[in-house]
Amino acid sequence: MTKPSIISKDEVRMRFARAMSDMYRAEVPQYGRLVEMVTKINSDVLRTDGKSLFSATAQRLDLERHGAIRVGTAAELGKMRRLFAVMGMEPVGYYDLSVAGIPVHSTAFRPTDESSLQRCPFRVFTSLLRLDLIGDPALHQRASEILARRNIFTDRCLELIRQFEGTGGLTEDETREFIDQALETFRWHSQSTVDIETYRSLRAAHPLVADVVCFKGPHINHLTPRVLDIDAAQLSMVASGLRAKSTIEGPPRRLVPILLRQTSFLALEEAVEFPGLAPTAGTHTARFGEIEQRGCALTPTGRQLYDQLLTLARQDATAGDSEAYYDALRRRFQDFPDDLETLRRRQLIYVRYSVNNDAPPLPRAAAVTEIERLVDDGFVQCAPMTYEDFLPVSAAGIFRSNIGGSDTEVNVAHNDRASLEAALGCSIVDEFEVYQRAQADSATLVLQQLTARTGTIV
Ligand code: OOG
Ligand code: NI
Repeated sequence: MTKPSIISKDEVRMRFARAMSDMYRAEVPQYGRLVEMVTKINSDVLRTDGKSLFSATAQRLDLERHGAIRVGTAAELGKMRRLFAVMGMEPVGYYDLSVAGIPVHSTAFRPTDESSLQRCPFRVFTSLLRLDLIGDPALHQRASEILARRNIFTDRCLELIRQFEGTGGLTEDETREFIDQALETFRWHSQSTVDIETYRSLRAAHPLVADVVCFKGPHINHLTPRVLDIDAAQLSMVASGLRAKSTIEGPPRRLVPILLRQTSFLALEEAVEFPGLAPTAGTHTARFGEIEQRGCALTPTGRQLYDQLLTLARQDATAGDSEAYYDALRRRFQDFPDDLETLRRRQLIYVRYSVNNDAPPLPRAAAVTEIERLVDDGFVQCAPMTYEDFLPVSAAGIFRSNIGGSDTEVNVAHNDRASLEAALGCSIVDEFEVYQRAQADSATLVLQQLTARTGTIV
C-alpha cells in the first residue's frame, strides 16, 4: 500500500487563510464589503500603473490578509505557536504595547522564506494579555482563575498538532479536519462565559481584559486585506458609510511607499448573552475592519530615521486633528529620501538583486562585496522588498481606536521579550535578519548567474 501523500505547510496555510476569510465574511458582512472595495481599487491601480513598485507581488494580493487575536495565558500562546507551525508560520518580531498604555505584548506569526511568502503571505498579529499590569490584585486573581478553566483548542485539533509534530506533515484528510478544527478556536461566540457583573468589573480594569477573559476563545478580531492605494480606500470607506478611523497610521503618502500604512473602521457593538440575563441585555465591542498598504522594508538605519521623524511629527500635532497631523507628518518626512536610488545608496531599504538581462555579459568574475558597484554599472538591477511586519505605534493606534477606554491606565512596564519567548517556547525571529538574509541570498544568486554568463564568453 502506498503511503498517503503529505500536504505542504504552504498549502495548509493557503487553505486555512481562505477558510478564515469565508468564516469572517459570514460573521462580519462589512468585511465582505471592505474586500470588494479593496479588490476594485487594486485592479484600478494595476490597470493605470501596471509597473507599480509592488506589481511583482500583485499575484498574491487576493490571498494577502492579516488577522489579529489576543490570548490570555502563556499556555494558550505556547499551543498557538504549535498550531501555526502546522501552517509554516513562525513568531517574528516583538511588539511591546504597554508603552502605549495597552496591557499586552505581541508577535506576528508568519511565513519567512521567499517562496512561502509568495505562495500565501498570511500573518496573524498575536497578543498576550499582561494581567500583571492591572493594578487590582483581586481582579488579577479572578481573571486568572477564569482563564485557567477554559480550553481554547478542541481535543481533535491538539491531537492533529501532535500528529503533525510526530510525522512532519498531514495527509489530505487530516488537513481538512485540521482546518475545520482550528477554525473553532477563532470563531466568534456570542455567549459570555461570565456573569455581567464580572464582565463589567474586568471591563472597568481595561476593555481588553474583558475581551480576552470573558469569552470561550480568542475570536479573530479583524482580517485585513492589502490595498495598493490606502488614501483611495480611506475615501471610499467614508463614502460608503463605514465609520472610518480619522487618521491613517504610519508614514505619510509618498512616491516610494515605506513600511506600512493602516486604517480601520470602528468596532461593531454586538449583542452578547450573559448567564442569567435576557439574550439581548448586553453588548460587547471587539471586532472591526482594517485595510493596509505595504511599502518597502527598511534597514535598521531606515527604521531609526522613521521612528525619529514619526516621534517629531507626533510632538508637532496630535493624531486626533487629522489635517494638522498629516501636515506635520509631511513636513517631518521631507527628511526621508523619496526615490529608490537614494534609498538604496543610503542603505535605508532592503532590496532584492537580479541580473540585468539587457546588459552585456560581465567581462570578468566578481565578488559578492562588489554587488553595489555592479548595480551602479548596470549589470545588476534591484527591486525593493515588501515590508512583511507590523509597527508598534500604529498597532497601538489601531487597538485604541477599537477598544476605546483610553482613560484606563495600565502600569508602565518594561520590555519583556524573554517572558513572551518563554510562553511561546521558542525564540522570536528577528525581522531584520529575515530581510537581510533574503537580500544576501539574492546577491549570491546573482553573482553565480553572472559568473556563469561570464564563463560562456571566456
Ligand atoms: C491588534 C491590533 C494591531 C495591526 O495591524 O497593527 C494590528 C488587535 O487589535 O488585537 O492588528
Ligand atoms: Ni491589524
